[in-house]
Amino acid sequence: LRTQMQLREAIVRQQFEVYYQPIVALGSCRLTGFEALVRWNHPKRGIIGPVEFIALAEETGLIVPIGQFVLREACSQMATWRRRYADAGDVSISINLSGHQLGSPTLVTDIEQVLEDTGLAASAVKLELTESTLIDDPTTATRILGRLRDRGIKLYIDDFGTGYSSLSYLHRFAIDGLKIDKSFVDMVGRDDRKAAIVPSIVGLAHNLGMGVVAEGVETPQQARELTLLDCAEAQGYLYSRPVPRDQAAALIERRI
Ligand code: G
Ligand code: G
Ligand code: MN
Ligand code: NA
Repeated sequence: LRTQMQLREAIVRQQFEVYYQPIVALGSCRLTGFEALVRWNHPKRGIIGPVEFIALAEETGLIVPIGQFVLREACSQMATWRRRYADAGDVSISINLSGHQLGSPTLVTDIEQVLEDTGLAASAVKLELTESTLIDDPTTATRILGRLRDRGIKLYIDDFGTGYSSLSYLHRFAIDGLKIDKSFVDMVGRDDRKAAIVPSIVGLAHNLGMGVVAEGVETPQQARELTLLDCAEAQGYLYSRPVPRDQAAALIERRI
């Protein structure tokens, strides 16, 4: 399974779905947004996670139509939620962007079109890019991301600290926030040098006026330590796994 043909067929048959994982404010635990995470709803195999097809989608460039679907679906959903729930006016949607998408000549107009069609405010959208995506073609990235940011879209670095981190690009790409990779979050509260990494990233974000989200938070102890470190937001199984649309809507309704 998972050949290029099957992936193409899945696109044609519209078998992709968007799941939503809550992001919360540490301290209050109030919902601040969702990360959109794609799933393949296979007629025989059921829900297939991205680890099983994202690499192939990247290799074949099929991540472009898949990513375009995720963008439209997630923005449309968030626009609906913002209209339906009076309390959801400040809930944001985070969307992963691959290098291929960044290289697509129609990315900016695609996003503009989606915002226009759905009526979603640009300020509701956070795009997540990895360090490697940014440094792959920095000239193109600077131009494209500059145009997106001019429209009010926010840019976050995903898996921060795991790639070829260069502090200069935080400034160059006018980054709005960092998502601290789970591998570092797992070190919080440890009794050795590794424990110093997360406070350093949080401090960096603060000093540069950026947002900061801890990823993969699984225990109340981690949440407590991160709150003490003044990390603004968190995401992880402690709060919720990525969930289908209706369960996400229930979370907004209760405004966890
Ligand atoms: O739950 P999780 O298994 O959802 O996702 C695994 C990885 O797949 C994530 O780290 C993320 O980088 C990637 N991923 C999930 N959804 C998307 C998407 O819509 N676009 C891209 N480019 N990557 C995604
Ligand atoms: O885009 P990114 O690579 O950050 O995608 C987030 C990935 O991390 C998704 O695969 C998501 O399912 C996963 N994830 C989110 N929270 C947790 C968590 O608390 N523990 C673990 N093990 N994985 C998580
Ligand atoms: Mn992500
Ligand atoms: Na991540």
